Amino acid sequence: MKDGESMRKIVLVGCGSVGTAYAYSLVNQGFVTELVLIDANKEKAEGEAMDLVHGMAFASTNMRVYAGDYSDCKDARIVVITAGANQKPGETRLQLVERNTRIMQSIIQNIKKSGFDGIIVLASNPVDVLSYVAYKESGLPASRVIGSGTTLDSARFRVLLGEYFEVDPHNVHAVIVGEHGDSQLPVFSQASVGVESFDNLLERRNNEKDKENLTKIFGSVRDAAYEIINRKGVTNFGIGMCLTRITKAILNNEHSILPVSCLLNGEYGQEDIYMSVPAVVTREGVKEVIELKLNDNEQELFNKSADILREIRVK
Ligand code: 6V0
Repeated sequence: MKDGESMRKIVLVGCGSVGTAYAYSLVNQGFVTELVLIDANKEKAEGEAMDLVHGMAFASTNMRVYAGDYSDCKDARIVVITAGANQKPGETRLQLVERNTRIMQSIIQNIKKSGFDGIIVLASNPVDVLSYVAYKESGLPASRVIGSGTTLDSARFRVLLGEYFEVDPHNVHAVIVGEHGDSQLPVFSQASVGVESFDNLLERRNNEKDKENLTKIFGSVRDAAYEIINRKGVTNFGIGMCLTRITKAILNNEHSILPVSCLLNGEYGQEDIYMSVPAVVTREGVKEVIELKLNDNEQELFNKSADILREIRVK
């Protein structure tokens, strides 16, 4: 892997609601030295870059932001892809698959032509399917093609659980796994608040409403995108911050455990499929897939989620 300035260079492909939320979050967190914006609409990329640059007087560190083209990927550490057609009201993520597969294939070809040798992070939906497309098309090791997956769903889950138990969401350790979509599932069997397991916590609270309320909380997480899209037309800030989190884990070689979409090779009983599970994220990408001990019901739901993802792959 490269050293020096290029270690902090990011190329963003797709400057719509999600891409610009990510770019804005990067500018405000100040751990990147160079951000290149690419969009099919070049003028939009230029306008977004100009707008962001004007805020640099107030940013914590100086950073180059400019509109570029695919040749800029050559020495980038990470290319983040948020390009694609957006989910329409009532449309499932999976219905977007056909359109976005073609878009992803052409983007990856352009990135490849630049000689890029870094890590690809993508959020375009359906993210698990498109991560697999990007992996196949790029020829990169699977460890270097990462989908944002259920990072967003797990963040929503932790925040809502934190509100429910009245604790800081940073102290809630709980993940959503499987598809970033309708067949996702919560892993209650392995969740904890602080160092206390959920089972212990629920026993101690002895509140007969807890079980029902936790089921409702998961429902709100699973349906959050629909609820937000019905109100504001898109979801962008949450996912922008998730992408920033993943970027930071890579650039800072954090070895952080994040629920990202990655290739399963026998883990969780699944082969040759991208799904979200907790993974250790380092400067090399996904260093290790963490195989949680799911209970029988969770494993069954995980298998169903895998079946759904396999069905919608574009052949
Ligand atoms: P948007 O606001 O329509 O922006 C998409 C951008 O992509 C536009 O600026 C387009 O011009 C650009 N674009 C389209 N085709 C290409 C191409 N071939 N090359 C370069 N640029 C291109 O959409 P939005 O930003 O809201 O969403 C982008 C993607 O993120 C969609 O697929 C969403 O479904 C997905 N999301 C994923 C989330 C997640 O958690 N993984 C969350 C929210 C949205």
